[in-house]
Amino acid sequence: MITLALSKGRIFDDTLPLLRAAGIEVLEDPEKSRKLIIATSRPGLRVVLVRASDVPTYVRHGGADLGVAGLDVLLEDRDDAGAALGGGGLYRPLDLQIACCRMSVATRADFDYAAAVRQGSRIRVATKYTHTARRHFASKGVHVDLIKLYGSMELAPLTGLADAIVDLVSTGSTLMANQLVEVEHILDVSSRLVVNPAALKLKREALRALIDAFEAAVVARA
Ligand code: PRT
Ligand code: MG
Repeated sequence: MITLALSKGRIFDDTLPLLRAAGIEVLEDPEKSRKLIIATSRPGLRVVLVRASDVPTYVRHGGADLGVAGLDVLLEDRDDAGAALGGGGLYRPLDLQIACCRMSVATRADFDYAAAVRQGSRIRVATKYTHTARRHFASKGVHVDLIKLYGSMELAPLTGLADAIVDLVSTGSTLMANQLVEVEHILDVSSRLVVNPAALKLKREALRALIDAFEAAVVARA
């Protein structure tokens, strides 16, 4: 049995067409069913639904053989930190080019970020992505106090909790609705297929076939 870990929402929705291109149908709609383990039309392949940030943990510890996770999540995953280019206990073979967005710094329109950076002021930054933010600001020599949040980052500059946020942006409409402006691009984000290295040895043939099918689907879409 091969177990594929996905999170509900955009990752599930964007992975479906790739599976379909490989001739695989997922047999239940996670928005309608409350099941956490879903069968597929391919015997020997099942999907488990986990929180987006739990995908690396499931795959690393063998709760799933492979999974789909955003680069934002992989870079925050402590055991995988610094492994953006490979290694770190997860085999990361493929950029699926789905759930694409960017990670950016945003502030209130009346906050002069460039001036604060130029003057070397300490900037209070609220974010869920503290590791990535710390690396980014350190590489630019910007002094920051990081405030860890688990959601609704946009609220932080509006309430005076922070001067800036680091968050994901896709259309930009969430920032606009909250009168925030993007002041710095940090990195482009897409979702990656991650694989448990031990599983890759033990179930080589079946996993290789699935990875190759994903790759063919990605190439066909590009
Ligand atoms: O929601 P939950 O707390 O359960 O977990 P999650 O937020 O980690 O999961 P989910 O499903 O929301 O996101 C899964 C993955 O999708 C992320 O890890 C990213 O790699 C990717 N992704 C792509 C995004 C976005 N686009 C995105 N726009 N994740 C989040 N957003 C949010 C962003 O944080 C902001 O609040 O959407 C808002 C901005 O969108 P725009 O279109 O208004 O700019
Ligand atoms: Mg979310």
